[in-house]
Formats: sequence, structure tokens, C-alpha cells
Amino acid sequence: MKKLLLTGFEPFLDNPINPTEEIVKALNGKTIGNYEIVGHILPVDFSASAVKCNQLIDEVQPDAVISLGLAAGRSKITPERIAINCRDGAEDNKGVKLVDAPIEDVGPAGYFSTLPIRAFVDTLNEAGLPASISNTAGTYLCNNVMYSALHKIEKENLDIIAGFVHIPASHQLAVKNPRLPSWSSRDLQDAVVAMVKVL
Ligand code: PCA
Repeated sequence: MKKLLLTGFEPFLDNPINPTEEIVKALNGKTIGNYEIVGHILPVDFSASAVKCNQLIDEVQPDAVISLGLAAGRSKITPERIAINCRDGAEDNKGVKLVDAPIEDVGPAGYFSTLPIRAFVDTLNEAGLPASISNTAGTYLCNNVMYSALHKIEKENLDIIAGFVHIPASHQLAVKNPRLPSWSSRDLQDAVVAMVKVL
């Protein structure tokens, strides 16, 4: 049996709920396809989230890593194509705000996802769950975690596929923040299960 490290994030900024948390808690310990799911929630904290994710890679020794993040305002499931060596934007949950800060002082400009993102999108669309590849994971925590995991895997020559998938708001979050397009929790979870089955 292979192992999948599945990460989500705690709530952040004006999102009192992070639907990735619910999905990761629901799937933790389950077996999906060839994978046993090991789920963990990461803090929205520039100094801690990537460190924690990379520690989990050492502890769990997964065959694959899928990190999930909320992209409030997107209406589709969006597997990310690339992470870039930049931190910039809103403040994190510790009040830290970074401007044009590299993630790694000596690191490549970007890393492509090593997950089968085209197959994810095709499978989801065939299942009636709207999805498209995103060409930017932004410059906030999600990009930071994706870049740092791929950097570790490259540097240490690990046999692990990894990448990031942004998901839309859940209906529960849209009740609190009514301008957001939203999905049912069931559909969000089904989409993540469908992507794991692709692996
Ligand atoms: N989404 C944010 C950080 C945490 C999350 O779930 C992002 O897209 O960077």
C-alpha cells in the first residue's frame, strides 16, 4: 500500500472556515485506490507552514503529496501547474506581511507540479466536477508550501510526486461570505477522492 500525505490549511484572513480542513479530517486514515491517506492541517504562518509540511514528508515518507488550499472566489477545482520562488501579499495569521521575499535565497525561479494535473482535470470534468489547470498558485502560503516541498524533493532526490490543488469555497463558507461562488462539501470531497484515484 502506498502512502499519500494530504495537507489542508487552517482558516485565514476573512475566511472563518477553510473547507480544506474538513476534507483532510474526513479522509485522514482512509484508503483510496492504492493509497493510505495521512492527513494534516498546516498553519497559515510563513515561518511554520513549509517547515511543518517538509517535516511531515520526513516523518510520513509518502509516495505522493497533495496539498490543498482554499482559493476563495474561484469557481472550479484548480490543480496548480507551477510554484514560484516568491512570498508577497497579505499578512499571515501571525501578522507577518512579506513583500517580494524569496522563499529560497538560492533556488530556482519555479518548480512544476509533478502530479498528473492534466489527468486530474480531465477526470474531474468527465465526472461533472468543473476543473481547470491554474498557471499561478499566487505568492501566499499555498505557493510557499508547494515550492518548499518540491525544492526539498529535488534537493534530496526523493522518489515522491507532489503538488498543490486549490479548491473553491464551500457553501458553509459562502453563507458567511456571500459573494463567494461555492460548492457542497460533498462535491469538494468527491473531487479530492477522484484525484487520489487517478494516482
Ligand atoms: N489558501 C491560501 C493560504 C491558505 C489557504 O487555504 C493560499 O491560497 O495561499
